[in-house]
Amino acid sequence: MQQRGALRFVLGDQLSRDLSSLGDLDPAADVVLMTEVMGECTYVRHHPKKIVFILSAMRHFAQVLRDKGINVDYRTLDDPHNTHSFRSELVAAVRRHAPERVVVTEPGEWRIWEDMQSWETACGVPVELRPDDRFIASHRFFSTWACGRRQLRMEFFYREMRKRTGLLMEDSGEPVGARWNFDADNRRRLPDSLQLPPPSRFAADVSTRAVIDLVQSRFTQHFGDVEPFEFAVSADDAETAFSQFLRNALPHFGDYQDAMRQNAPTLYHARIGLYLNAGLLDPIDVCRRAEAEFKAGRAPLNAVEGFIRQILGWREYVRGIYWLKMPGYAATNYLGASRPLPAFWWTGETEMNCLAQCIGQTKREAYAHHIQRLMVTGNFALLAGLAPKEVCEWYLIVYADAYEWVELPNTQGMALFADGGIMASKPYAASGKYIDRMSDYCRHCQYDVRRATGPGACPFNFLYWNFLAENRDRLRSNQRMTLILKNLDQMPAERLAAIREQAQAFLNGLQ
Ligand code: DLZ
Ligand code: SF4
Repeated sequence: MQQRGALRFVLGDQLSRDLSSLGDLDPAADVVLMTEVMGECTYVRHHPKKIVFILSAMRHFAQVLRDKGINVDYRTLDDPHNTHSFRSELVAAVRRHAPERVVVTEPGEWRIWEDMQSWETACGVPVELRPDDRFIASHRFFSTWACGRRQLRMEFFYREMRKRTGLLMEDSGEPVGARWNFDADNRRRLPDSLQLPPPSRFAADVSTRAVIDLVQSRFTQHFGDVEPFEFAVSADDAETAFSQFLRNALPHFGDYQDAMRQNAPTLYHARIGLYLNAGLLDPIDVCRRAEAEFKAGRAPLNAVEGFIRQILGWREYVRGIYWLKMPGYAATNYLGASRPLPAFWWTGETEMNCLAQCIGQTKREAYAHHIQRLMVTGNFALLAGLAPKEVCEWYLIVYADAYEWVELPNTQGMALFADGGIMASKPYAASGKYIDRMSDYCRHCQYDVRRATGPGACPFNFLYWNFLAENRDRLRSNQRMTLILKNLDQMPAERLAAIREQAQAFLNGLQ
């Protein structure tokens, strides 16, 4: 009698050939289960482009496995027998295949991890949960690093990761270039004359077209445009996108990492977050290959260090914070913010040009780069006191790369300061001046970025001062706020009163 094998359950963001749950796969006895489930597409109303990306990438990955002779049990969204939840699909598959055990790699999100705790009882066979070793730092590495520290700053974690991996390190143990961080060299304003490299684009194949049609017919109420759909959906195409970035954009990535330009969504960014987070690219591999560009003299240090910091530093750090602090982290609201999300966050229809540009681009592309997210939408949400829960859900919905492990710390911690300073040393609050320095948005805006009160004053300006005044007592003990609060204290009382009155009227008018 044939020996019963393992059922290996692969989730939609686990599309890596060397996934831990596939490690010891026996093609003669094992079955891989993959399933498109309505519950995952609708527990928040994901951007349709994001749904197309994930479902199409799942279908392509299933085909890669089949081509290797692996038996894949794949359930599509429109299969009439689909029960539309991970657990019930797994239970049904266990009945079909009668495996001796189930093997799964730990999920990226807390809600799925919690659900997994009941899978063994539900299916009646052992369920083996394996670590997700696609991340460079294990849970244990992060919690050991975090243990006993008063502050969990990314910069110090990043240095440990540099030492551990040897990336951009001299044999002496010193960082290459004698500095750990070239952040200060990442903030140049983009000259108008600079020709930007074209973003990588991939034509939809027959399989992706079928998913586009499916998504178009099923998710009509979700925010965002399905077409044009130009993301890579296979590891090979994601690799092409990354190679193009290395060649065309990395050399300038460092200088213009924080710049924004109207109608230029990608600039010199790689836009590989969605590929990394779904498993189509490997984080340590992309870091090593960026380092190789520096070593070969094809890209400068500030670019390569800036890129590696995002992947080896930020990405690993936010994942560490998420698993260290969940589930309580999702409910933090240090500043007591409670204003509902204004309707224009779902349309982009606002006279504030920076927001109109960033939200409009998000609607079209399911993408915005980190400064658009942090310093335009995130900054506005912070200054206007928008409720963290609603803001977090928005970010999780609208970006093709967003899963809760990466979205939540970036939003709660970095953008909204809702965690009270676990991640950021101070709120990332900025007036219109910052946006004007880093973009061309203000030039095309009907508000005047130089004004903080009166007709035509830029809302980011009066909201900024209003935010500081409102949170003065909470922020006073923070040493990094001392200088900023001193400026506030020195403002003439009538001017501050006028600013606050205008801010209040503006906020009351938000709906
Ligand atoms: C995000 C997502 C969506 C939209 N759809 C599916 C799906 O149909 N099937 C699937 O296996 N995974 C999907 N995902 C990704 C999961 O939500 C993801 O695995 C969890 O969020 C854990 O990170
Ligand atoms: Fe945004 Fe103010 Fe600049 Fe307009 S003037 S684009 S609202 S920062």
